[in-house]
Amino acid sequence: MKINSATFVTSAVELDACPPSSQSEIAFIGRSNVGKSSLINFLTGKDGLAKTSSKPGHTQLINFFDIDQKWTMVDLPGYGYARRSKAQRAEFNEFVSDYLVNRENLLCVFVLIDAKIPPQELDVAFVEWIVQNELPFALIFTKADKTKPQPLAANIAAFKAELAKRCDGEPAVLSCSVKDYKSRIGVLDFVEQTLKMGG
Ligand SMILES: Nc1nc2c(ncn2[C@@H]2O[C@H](COP(=O)(O)OP(=O)(O)OP(=O)(O)O)[C@@H](O)[C@H]2O)c(=O)[nH]1
Ligand SMILES: [Mg+2]
Repeated sequence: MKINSATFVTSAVELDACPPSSQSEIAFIGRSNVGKSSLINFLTGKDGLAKTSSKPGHTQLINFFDIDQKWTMVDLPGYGYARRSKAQRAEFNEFVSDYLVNRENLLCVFVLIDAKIPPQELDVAFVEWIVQNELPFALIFTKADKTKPQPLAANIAAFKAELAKRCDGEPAVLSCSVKDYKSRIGVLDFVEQTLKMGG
């Protein structure tokens, strides 16, 4: 699949403020700093479309990007950002879970996971929540350039094993690195199939 145009639509702080849309949406979520905004820029080929930062907690709103006037990418704020206050974290949980559970045109949730670390409780618990809510999702292991194929495969297998202890089903799993141009293809092919099936 080729992306020809990608443009910022709007930001929202809550579900009610999300733009009305008949287009299918694919949302990017994951721990703070895992590379959600970078992946959006990488897939669209537009540096700076989604704001990235080396400091965690950068994306604080739900950001919508129109892709070829056919579908929408949604950049969600990261979870697990320790420096947020308890109240801010509760607010985050409420508005992101409200979006994920109630957004009618949400076609798939990409849950991003850092490829170089073994399974983290926060990520496994989040994916478990996604499964419990019957949301269609795929796991994308990010920053694959920071690890070698063997530990990457081991981390993916360990994550799947941890998840299998808690939920049924085999998740779709992808990996990528913004430093490896070819790794876009796997993700974009998956998007194409997903749009074909559900859009
Ligand atoms: N080496 C490497 N670095 C990456 C990759 N993807 C993202 N990064 C870096 O990771 C940092 C965080 O990236 P972001 O895209 O801002 O992460 P985010 O998940 O949107 O973060 P929040 O908005 O704070 O939740 C930045 O310094 C990126 O340059 C990757 O594939 N490889
Ligand atoms: Mg971000």
